[in-house]
Amino acid sequence: MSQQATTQVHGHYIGGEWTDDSSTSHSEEAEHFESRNPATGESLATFQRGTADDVDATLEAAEGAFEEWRSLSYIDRAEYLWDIYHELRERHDELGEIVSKECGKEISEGKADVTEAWHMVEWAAGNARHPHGDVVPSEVAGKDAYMRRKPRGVIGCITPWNFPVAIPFWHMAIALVEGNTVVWKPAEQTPWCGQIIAEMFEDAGIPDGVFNMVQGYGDAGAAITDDDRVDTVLFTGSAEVGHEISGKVGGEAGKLAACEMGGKNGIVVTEAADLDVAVHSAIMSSFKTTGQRCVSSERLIVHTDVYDEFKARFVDIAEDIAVGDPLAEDTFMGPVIEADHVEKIRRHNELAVEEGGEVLVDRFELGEDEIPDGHGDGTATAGDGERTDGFANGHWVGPFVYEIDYESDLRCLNEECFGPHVALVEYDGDIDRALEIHNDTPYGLAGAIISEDYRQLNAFRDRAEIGLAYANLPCIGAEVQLPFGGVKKSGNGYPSAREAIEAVTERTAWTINNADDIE
Ligand code: TXE
Repeated sequence: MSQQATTQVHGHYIGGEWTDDSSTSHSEEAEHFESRNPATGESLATFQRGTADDVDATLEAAEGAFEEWRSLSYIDRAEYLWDIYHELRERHDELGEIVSKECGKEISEGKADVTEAWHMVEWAAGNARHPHGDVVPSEVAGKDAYMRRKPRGVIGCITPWNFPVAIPFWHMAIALVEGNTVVWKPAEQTPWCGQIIAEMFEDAGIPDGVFNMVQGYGDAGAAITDDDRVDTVLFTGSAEVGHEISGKVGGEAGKLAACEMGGKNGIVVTEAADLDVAVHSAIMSSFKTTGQRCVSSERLIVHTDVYDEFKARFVDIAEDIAVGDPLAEDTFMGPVIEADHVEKIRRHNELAVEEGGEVLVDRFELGEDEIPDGHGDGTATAGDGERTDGFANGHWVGPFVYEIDYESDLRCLNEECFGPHVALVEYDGDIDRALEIHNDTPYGLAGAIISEDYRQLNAFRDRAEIGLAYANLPCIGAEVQLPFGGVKKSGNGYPSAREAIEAVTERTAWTINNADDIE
């Protein structure tokens, strides 16, 4: 599929074939849905909406392909991924633009999504040449004992819209290299990225049925996760759906789920902080991707000694952040993903005020002159030239910053907004007090500490109840060779990279007698 929007209806990729409306797995009344550019509301492409029949066909294909795929060597399996790795690199800028168009990220972040995908593919394919399993000393002379890994079978991958290229590869690359077959459902907001990834697998010549993609909504996702033919579910998305999946899958013998959900992430700025680092970290983490990262921070927990200066500097920058055309180089924040999401953010902003929050920056409703001008083709930026209808249907919101006195049960400090919405919370006391506030949420994905005092850093590393902890950095990034996942309500298991090997493989304890006698 090219960069241009088309009128063709795009299908699912099942058993090495693309479906169309006349395919046997599809009823005559096949439903369609559109991918829309969140900056303009324009339709980018039309897709078939997956049904239970489509999912059934993908699972049959994936099951059928498993034995042959698992019998290849690791290195042969990895060869298909190396082809995809090269394609991701060659088409980096083009794909980055598509990511920006389909999910509204500003262009450098759109490209970074593709970069992260190739990093993950590189890691997984490279892993094929690394040792697998362990040689273990035996209690008995003459016996050799090993732990060997083998693939689990069919892996169901369910992914969100906010990293529409990187996250699918978090899940799928290692699952495939380890010898599993895959059934993948991209997010309904980003089917175009899904289509392109499926085309890459087709171009790489991966054997039919090894990789399958079904487009559609949560009902198609549920049809995958609920089916007995799926051995492991890898999921990234909302806490609500992730907990539903782990509850269902966890109750079934022999089936596994590894789910990464959102967070109510915090940054602790202590009295020993370098405030340049603190302000930079907080701005990047609160507003990049328009606050729609699972690691975005929505709570800034700042020591009273530096509170006033931090607040003044943070608010100053938040007031000026450029919201605009995601394809324009000087944009800091693009639109949010969809109209419902604008309303969700509005409710969170209102809740903060109802609960006693003092508003410091309210750019939720952007002024006329702040909404971008242009035709959605990346040639115009906010406030540049005469306003046209190009971006009038985009889902625009600006930063919302408030300060609030900490109380344990405030909903605004506990519920994830997933937008450019952030609370400043002042604390007085030592690192124990900062950690008490930091840890007081049901979530536990990511957080950061800004401090020049190594004892405070160590305390945060050891006692912050999170899976991803950053020190003197924006709470924002991910490195593919590190585990990515959370604790508490933010996750169960790791659906990415090295730790995902646990979810996509079985262990066999293999003991061989090399002695003449059996003891
Ligand atoms: O997530 P969903 P949505 C959070 C964030 C956001 C909220 C909703 O707070 O506002 O989730 O986002 C599929 N069985 N995050 O609606 O619904 C769905 O089709 C199986 C945090 O996008 O969880 C999509 O492919 N699958 C997060 C995927 O699950 C189901 C990133 C995610 O959709 C399903 C995104 C079901 N019952 C949102 N229902 C992060 N961790 O970064 C839906 N799906």
